[in-house]
Amino acid sequence: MKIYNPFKKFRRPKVSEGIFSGFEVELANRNSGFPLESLEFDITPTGQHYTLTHFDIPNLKKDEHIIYFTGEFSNHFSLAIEELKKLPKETVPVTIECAGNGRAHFNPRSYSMPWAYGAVGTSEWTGTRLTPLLNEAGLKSKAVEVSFTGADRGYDAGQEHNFARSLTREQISELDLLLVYEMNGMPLLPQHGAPVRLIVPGWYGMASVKWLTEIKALDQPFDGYQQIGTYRIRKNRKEKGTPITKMRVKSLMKPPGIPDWLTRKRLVSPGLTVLEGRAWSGGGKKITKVEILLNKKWVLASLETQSLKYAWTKWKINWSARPGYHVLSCRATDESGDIQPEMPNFNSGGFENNAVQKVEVFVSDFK
Ligand SMILES: Nc1nc2c(c(=O)[nH]1)N[C@H]1C(S)=C(S)[C@@H](COP(=O)(O)O)O[C@H]1N2
Ligand SMILES: [Mo]
Repeated sequence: MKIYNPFKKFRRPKVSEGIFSGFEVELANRNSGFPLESLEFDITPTGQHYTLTHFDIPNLKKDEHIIYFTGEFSNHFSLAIEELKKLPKETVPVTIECAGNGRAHFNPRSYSMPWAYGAVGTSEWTGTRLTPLLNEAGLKSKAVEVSFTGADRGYDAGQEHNFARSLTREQISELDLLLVYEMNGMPLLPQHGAPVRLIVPGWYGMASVKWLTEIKALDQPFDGYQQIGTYRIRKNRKEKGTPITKMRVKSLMKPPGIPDWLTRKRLVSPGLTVLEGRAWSGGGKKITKVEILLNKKWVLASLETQSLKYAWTKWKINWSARPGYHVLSCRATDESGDIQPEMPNFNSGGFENNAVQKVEVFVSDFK
């Protein structure tokens, strides 16, 4: 039978400028960001966590779901959710950011989900470590990578595939990988990967495969679309580019005062205002410094929470707000000395934008 592929010739426009297309707006309705005011919480309230789903949310039954270990393992085996839950349990707070967060602030922008700032959040993920399971399955010496496949299937760039990603043996030995079935003490919600997902702490979100069905050991590097066709830093689409892995150092401010409905610009009363927010980095690197741009000078904020390996840090500063118009920014530095840039570095996929946030504030008396 000849297979008909209606999307074979579908390609995104190279880049876009100006007004957002209907397709981008519809993607933004399906994949919501978190409300910046919830930066007040160490743990993002579950219903406010951002979501990014490429295809459709699969409706998987917890009691019937099985994860298969296949490919270049000495032992092929499978695990039901109830069996997974009997394994040693760990709860880890992890900040996850979508690699496309900030895409809408590139100019020209890449034609995809138009994130501004909201594609990041922190949850307490509960599950079991992956490494003991890989050891039990026994990676053969010829296995070079392990792939992780989700139940969701669709098309991108004319290619039909399940959402799937891989990690090399070396990455697996360095990362604190978790198979999780709970988020903030509750069973995973369907949109966050129920009944079980991978969590790759310290990396951008694409690696944390949701609706996990198969873990396969491979004797060749994985060539799935989500691994080699996208999630790469390229100046233009012809370049092979380099794969996206660890999150870049970044910070966000909880916008002070009250907003204007349409523009989200702020109104703040004159006088003492507490500015606060969160800062994080990838690869387990801790935040060492957060500075706030006040009256054109970078001023040191205080770090309010213990710096955790994989979860964001709270920062705070007092601002004596003088009447007028202000653009507030914050910038974080991590323990390797990496610091946020003022402007993003263009790349064709609109990834890894860690340029400083800009919060427009009018200071004036109001009731
Ligand atoms: N199976 C599957 N896993 C996936 C995705 C997906 O579309 N399908 N999206 C990835 C991306 S790009 C991100 S940023 C995170 C988002 O996780 P969340 O929706 O729970 O916030 O999931 C990742 N895992
Ligand atoms: Mo993402």
